Amino acid sequence: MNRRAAPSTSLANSPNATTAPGQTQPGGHGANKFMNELRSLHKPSWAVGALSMVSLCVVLSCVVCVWKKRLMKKDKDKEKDKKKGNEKSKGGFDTEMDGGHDETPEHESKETNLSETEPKEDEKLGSLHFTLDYNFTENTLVVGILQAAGLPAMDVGGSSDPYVKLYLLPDKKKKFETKVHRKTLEPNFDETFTFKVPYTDLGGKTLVMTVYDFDRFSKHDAIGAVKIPMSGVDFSQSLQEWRDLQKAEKEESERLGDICLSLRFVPTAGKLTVVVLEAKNLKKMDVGGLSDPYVKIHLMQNGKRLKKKKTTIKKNTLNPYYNESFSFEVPCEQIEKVQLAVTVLDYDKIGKNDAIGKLLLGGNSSGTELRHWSDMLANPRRPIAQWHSLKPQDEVNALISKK
Ligand SMILES: *[C@@H]1O[C@H](CO)[C@@H](O)[C@H](O)[C@H]1NC(C)=O
Ligand SMILES: *[C@@H]1O[C@H](CO)[C@@H](O)[C@H](O)[C@H]1NC(C)=O
Ligand SMILES: *[C@@H]1O[C@H](CO)[C@@H](O)[C@H](O)[C@H]1NC(C)=O
Ligand SMILES: *[C@@H]1O[C@H](CO)[C@@H](O)[C@H](O)[C@H]1NC(C)=O
Ligand SMILES: [Ca+2]
Repeated sequence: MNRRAAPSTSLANSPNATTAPGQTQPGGHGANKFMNELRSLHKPSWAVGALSMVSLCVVLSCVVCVWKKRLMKKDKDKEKDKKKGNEKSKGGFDTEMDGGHDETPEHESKETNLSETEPKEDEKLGSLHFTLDYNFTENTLVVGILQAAGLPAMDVGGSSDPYVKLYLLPDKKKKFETKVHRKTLEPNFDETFTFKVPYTDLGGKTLVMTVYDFDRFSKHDAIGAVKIPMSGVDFSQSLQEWRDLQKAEKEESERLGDICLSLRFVPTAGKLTVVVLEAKNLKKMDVGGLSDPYVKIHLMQNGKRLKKKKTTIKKNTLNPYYNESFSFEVPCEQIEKVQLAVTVLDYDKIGKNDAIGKLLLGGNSSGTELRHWSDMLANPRRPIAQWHSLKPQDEVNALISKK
């Protein structure tokens, strides 16, 4: 069998294809099973069945798409009225703002074709109120996230759960997040964050503040972002400003990468086996060069780590192939009580190893993780492979600490 066979097994489960809910069920049951299924596709009945399944899924996702769009549009109309209110408050702050920043490079960059290809006028994403200061005694950039207004509704209930994430590019490792504000389109964050950065280095950096909609059971949607090149800011006075959110670029969306795991539980032997097959499209953690990823697996119970295993480190790649197997002793009566925390890290010779992303597998997990775990329990002794999208480590740790 070819070395790349395992990954293709569960292509149907890769995040690119998971928009159709039904699709994820049949795939991901190990390389052998997939090959069998592939062979059996030659049978017309199978082919017809699969085809109609797929087309049903496509139609379904189209319907969902259209429906969501209409929902968003309705909110945007509502928002236009709100906007008028905002304009008033904006006027008030004008007096506090220093005159210089009207000509920040942000405005200059709008002359490029980018703004023509994406008609930003139509898309009202709301605006963000923030402060910027440089503390020359501490050598810190102090960012105050005050509030947002006129945010679009991202959830079915006509609301959003906004929070703001901050980076000082090109450094993506160091990031801050505000608290999540539940069910509001007008959140008051009132939080302050400080980036330690020498003033002489500041000019080359760009502050990015992205507003996200928190979702417990799916990937968080980026609502929009404000980008401020530091070279265009006059730090002789503090700055307080409202800015419209711009569509967040793909590059900033939190794609951390995907990992393919196989799980197998043998109840009689009380053995849980995890095979780390491979990962792909891992997020680049360093500005120059690729990552040196490895995978850490913790067997957990009640938030406590019982056992730890590690794969080898794969050098200089964002698509590592492992095929490394790990076994844990888990008596049958314990399997319902344990969880697996799977973390992909970037090995760093200097400094701390950074987590690229994490997963939690167990009876209390959700989404593909829960399905994978249930599939494993429903098929004792059989290895079940599945692709998963990595999640931010903080998010997964928050889930662990809640239990
Ligand atoms: C993965 O490793 C196992 C043994 O550890 C080996 O039998 C199998 O052929 C490997 N699979 C691939 C696709 O390399
Ligand atoms: C972008 O703008 C430049 C100059 O304004 C023009 O020459 C070029 O054709 C434009 N490209 C596209 C794709 O519109
Ligand atoms: C800089 O930070 C220090 C310590 O937090 C504080 O005492 C000082 O007032 C700050 N300076 C300015 C100009 O904000
Ligand atoms: C799952 O949650 C239930 C109720 O919240 C709890 O009783 C159970 O111990 C949890 N199981 C795990 C594996 O955390
Ligand atoms: Ca939400």
